[in-house]
Amino acid sequence: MPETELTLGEIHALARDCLAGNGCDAANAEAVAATVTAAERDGAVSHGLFRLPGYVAALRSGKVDGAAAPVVERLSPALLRVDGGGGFAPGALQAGIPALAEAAHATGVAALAVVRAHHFAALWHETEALAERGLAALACTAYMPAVAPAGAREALFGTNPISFAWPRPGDTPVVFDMATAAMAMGEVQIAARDGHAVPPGTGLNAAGEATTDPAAIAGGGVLLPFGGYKGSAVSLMVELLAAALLGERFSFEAAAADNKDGGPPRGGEFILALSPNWMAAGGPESGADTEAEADAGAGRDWAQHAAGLFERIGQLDGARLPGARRHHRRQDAGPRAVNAALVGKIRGLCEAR
Ligand code: NDP
Ligand code: PYC
Repeated sequence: MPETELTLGEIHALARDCLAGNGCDAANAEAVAATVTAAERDGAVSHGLFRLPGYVAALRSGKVDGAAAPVVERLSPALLRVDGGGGFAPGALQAGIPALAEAAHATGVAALAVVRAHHFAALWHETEALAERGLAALACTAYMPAVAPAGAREALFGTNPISFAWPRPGDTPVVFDMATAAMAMGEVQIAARDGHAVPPGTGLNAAGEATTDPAAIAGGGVLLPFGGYKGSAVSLMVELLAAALLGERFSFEAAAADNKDGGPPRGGEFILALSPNWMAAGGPESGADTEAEADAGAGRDWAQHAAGLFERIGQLDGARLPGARRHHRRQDAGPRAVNAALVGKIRGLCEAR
């Protein structure tokens, strides 16, 4: 596939100007462009510029408010809600994550309910932002039906990603971020665009037969959950945490309410932040004063403890830490190769309005 080289600055400007030219105010255009640029920087291309046409479609159809001003509410000392105001999720997350971190540092554990937001990005942005503030974090969101629950041949669950990040003081966090489908739909669509087969077990065609043809999965077929009934159970959990728990929409409800413009539907995101300083060490300042406290974990240097596990994993032939590929890619400040047809399409979307 022909590719065009763009610097990270050019990627950011392309995304920001395209969003601003299609109805985003400066704050929302910056927030989404930062997310898109970080994805390209890290080689997470299915959630970088690839998403721009969908973001623009949602602005043009009026489904998403490009000038949304998210509002953070404190429901209890440890429970926050950010009302995204019908805007894109990055704006809501920019407002909610600092407040969530503050609450988790104060209480040891805190949760954030993101509601009335449209999520079209990778989730490591939010879990890494919390880990960089010294917190362990878990995030998940639902989408629209694309995945058949284990045993079925019909889509009901979204690709329902879940991300977890663990803080490493002075180093990048250890973080995983994965669809609970065998593969994210964005990856399947890119495989179809680029003419690559997907691994067996990824999905079924429209006739309900197993296939490795990504176009057959994305165009009328279904994805399968990762790991059979186990991934299906995790995907069910994501539906419950991101929708029922928050008073937001299940994937099938989001699809029923969506205008099918190709952009992200309205939905919720559940984010949990946990303080190792409180849990392993007994409080932000405390150490272990007695042997019993030490046995219970108080005063333990949690960062050193976890580092020992990461070191053991690194010593195993063939194993690596999740997130390491992206963080390695991040060190390269040079230009990124982007699909040339995509760049042309995005430039057209900037100009066509
Ligand atoms: P991948 O299967 O590519 O990767 C999942 C995770 O596994 C990553 O953290 C990755 O780390 C890690 N990993 C991959 N290979 C290894 C290995 N050999 N050893 C250790 N760890 C490994 O991701 P998906 O295709 O499932 O998802 C892609 C993206 O799609 C995610 O960012 C997700 O948030 C996003 N998404 C968003 C949705 C939304 O509604 N907003 C819906 C669905 C997906 P590394 O990155 O370092 O390779
Ligand atoms: O890749 O499955 C996906 C996806 C859905 C919404 C955003 N990304």
